[in-house]
Amino acid sequence: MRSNIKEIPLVWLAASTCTGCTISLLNSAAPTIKNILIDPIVPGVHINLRYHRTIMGGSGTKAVKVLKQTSSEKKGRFVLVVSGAIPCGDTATCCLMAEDNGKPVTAEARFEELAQNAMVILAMGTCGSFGGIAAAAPNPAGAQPLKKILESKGIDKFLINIPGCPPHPDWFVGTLTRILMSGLPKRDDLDHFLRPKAFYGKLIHEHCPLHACFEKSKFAGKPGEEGCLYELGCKGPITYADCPTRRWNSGTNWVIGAGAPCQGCTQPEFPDLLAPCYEKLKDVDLPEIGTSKLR
Ligand code: FSX
Repeated sequence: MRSNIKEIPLVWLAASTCTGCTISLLNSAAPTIKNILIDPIVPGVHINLRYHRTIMGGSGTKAVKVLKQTSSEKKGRFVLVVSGAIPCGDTATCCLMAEDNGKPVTAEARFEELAQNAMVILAMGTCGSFGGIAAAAPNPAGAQPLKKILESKGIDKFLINIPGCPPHPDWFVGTLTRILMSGLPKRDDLDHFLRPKAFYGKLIHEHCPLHACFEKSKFAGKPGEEGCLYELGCKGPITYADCPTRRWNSGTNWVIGAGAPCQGCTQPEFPDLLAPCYEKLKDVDLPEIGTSKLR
């Protein structure tokens, strides 16, 4: 790395996760994942990805050594990303993250060790942010979101939630570049659920192309029929994300554009309180649409 380029170390822990969050990031279009890993993604700043079990070339004790070195030698200067919720307490051994001196280390212990030393923590995905699918009822692994674990252990660290199951790659890259360019966000840049307002500031419903159908009470009665998908279980009226304007797969399309109802995957209520997928929301008071009655 050229000496005039500043390097920001980043470690990524994957706990109870389907790895969808990582796959989504690998699909980043601009910058591409190659740009993110190799180039300065903002002028003069390069991300030094030191640990990510799916992407890194290293493995075994050498990889864990780098992880631990990052925590001790880069204290207060590295970004910690966690995808997935974390099994805690009696069930913590459901999710192990390598060994220290021949002894298995739980994801809970590894997270605690790294969280204390990190500059900032990014919860990538709804599982890490709110529990999500990993903590869905009956949650046999006792999985918990990062915020709850930090609070229970008394760790006061700047946490940013980037929910979505999976999150759009831009939501992660945009949040990270914002930190690299101008430091940690102000508290007011995040909403009540610690989501960056830049990406989660508006309801899906507000920019939905089927909004006019909703206003005219023109509802589709079955998939493929013309009309708003509200009766078919669309969670857009209570879901905050910019999917309608950003769209997915390099701006190609998005869920409602493909004729399917939004499942509310960026919300803390997902999935338990928003299921079943294709049933109309029960708790939304239509005249007050825009406020989640489930909170
Ligand atoms: Fe959860 Fe992410 Fe959904 Fe999967 O890391 S937010 S199940 S897309 O992979 O954790």
